[in-house]
Amino acid sequence: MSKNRILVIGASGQIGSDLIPRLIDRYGNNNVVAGVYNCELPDDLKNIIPDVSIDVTKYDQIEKAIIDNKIDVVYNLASILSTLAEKEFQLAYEVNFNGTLNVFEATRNTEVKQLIAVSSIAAFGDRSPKINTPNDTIQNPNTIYGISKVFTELLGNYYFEKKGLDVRGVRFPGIISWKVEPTAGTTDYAVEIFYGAILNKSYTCFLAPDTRLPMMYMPDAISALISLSECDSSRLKHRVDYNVASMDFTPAELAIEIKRKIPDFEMNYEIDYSRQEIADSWPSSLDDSAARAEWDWDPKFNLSGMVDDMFENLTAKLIDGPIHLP
Ligand code: AKB
Repeated sequence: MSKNRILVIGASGQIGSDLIPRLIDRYGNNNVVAGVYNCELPDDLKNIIPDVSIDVTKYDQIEKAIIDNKIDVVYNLASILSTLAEKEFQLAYEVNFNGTLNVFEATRNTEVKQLIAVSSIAAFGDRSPKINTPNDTIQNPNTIYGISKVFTELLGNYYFEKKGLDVRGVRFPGIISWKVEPTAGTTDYAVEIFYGAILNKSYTCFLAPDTRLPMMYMPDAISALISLSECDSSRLKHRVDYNVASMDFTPAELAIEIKRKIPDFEMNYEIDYSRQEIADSWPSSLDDSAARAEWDWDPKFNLSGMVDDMFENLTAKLIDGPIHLP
């Protein structure tokens, strides 16, 4: 894969901001292009890789970026997350459905060899088994975000089988990271809590203390995308619908871990019932045996390892500055 030219759509978001440096490390800065929407690349990347403005709701912009930059592999990370999608239905429809379809069509109509699309635990619903949710099981999401993720998964199968496009992707749990904060997701508390702990020694959580959700630390999330992208296609029996797990915890359990670092940390709860309802419809834990068997998925971070690393990096970013990006 090393000679491939890669376009990351949604490059300045939470996942894109961590994915781009890892792609540069692996494939070289001449082979990575950032697709950004209404924002600039961070300073550390500005003069290193080219950026193109891409609004996924505009087919022509995607196709032009692919052709102009001779792209072979596209990562599509553009998405309106669960909480905002419930409030901004039309926007979510435009980005998550029409935008996704535009990316599939633009990759199929050009010379792109591979499309990495991203799904989520939101693709499951309250009739899916909640504990150790299997890879292949009933899916009845009741959020527009979750429905758009099932759409993405099914489109992935369709474009692979009927149109010969090599589409791959994972169902991400809540992703925890320190570089860029997630916006408008239901799992965001697991990132916000670190800002609260470091800056104020307290945090008010919008989910109930016993809400168990699958989570993952960003370095593992990036490894998942790259390993799946590089895996020999003949091993894959699924396409965009791989469960990937590494840890699951409740807000109360995370607070205990935070207290290990800041003993006088105070956790309060003010439940946001719309987000609680979304969280309650999602799995508590995932069975990721398909990913382990088919492309050797093997996460490195558990809860305490993640908390240690988050504290080190976020403290450097917020207090000790300046951060050292890879
Ligand atoms: C969200 O909370 O919406 C996302 C997700 C689990 O897909 N983090």
